[in-house]
Amino acid sequence: MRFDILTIFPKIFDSYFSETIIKRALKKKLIQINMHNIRDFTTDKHHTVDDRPYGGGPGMIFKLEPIFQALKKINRRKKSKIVLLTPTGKQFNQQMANRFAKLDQLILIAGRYEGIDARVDKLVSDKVSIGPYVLSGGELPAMVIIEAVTRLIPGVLGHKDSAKSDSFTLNKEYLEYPQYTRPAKFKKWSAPSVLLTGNHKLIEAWRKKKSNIARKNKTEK
Ligand code: 6GU
Repeated sequence: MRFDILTIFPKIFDSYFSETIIKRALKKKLIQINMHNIRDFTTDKHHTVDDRPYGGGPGMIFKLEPIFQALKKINRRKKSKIVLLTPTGKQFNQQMANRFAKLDQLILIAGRYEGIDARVDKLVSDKVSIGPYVLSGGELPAMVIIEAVTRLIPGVLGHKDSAKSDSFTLNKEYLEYPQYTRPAKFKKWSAPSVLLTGNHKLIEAWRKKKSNIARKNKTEK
């Protein structure tokens, strides 16, 4: 999988990509990430990426041309999508992550909240939001999507972890039961004694019961 990110703040991504699963996936060459600074595709002396809105009003609007030029430079793979990150897009979820994980390439455009020239619609295949709230830009959403997609790519996670993501996909108990580790007693709080019995049948039954309770609480909210 290759990710291409269009942003005016490429440095935001540095520390995130140099740790944990993204770092490992890059090292194993299971993913590739190419950064494209939209500002590099401006042609004027001041490298202007935005301008005032036609018709007046507050805020500045991302210009179309630098985005167009940046997209033009990107080598396209066969199964590829161009996604605009915007709070008005379709809400990202696990199913969307699963679909994206099957692509060869995901091109993510991190817009700014104030807006982007609406003709960007002609350039993108999807518009995606990561939830019903407003962020100032698409940089964090790009990281969220890259993480959710990368962990689904075969070989990125260890065996145990990948089983977990499968069970989310299949809508089974996804770690909805509470987990405990040593010590068995901390201050006055004990881990459930059933988990210390070594009786796998009993433990499984207990976890199932707890998962059902967790699921019920979630849907009742
Ligand atoms: Cl993708 N962008 C912005 N600016 N805000 C958001 C978002 C995206 N998703 C949720 N809020």
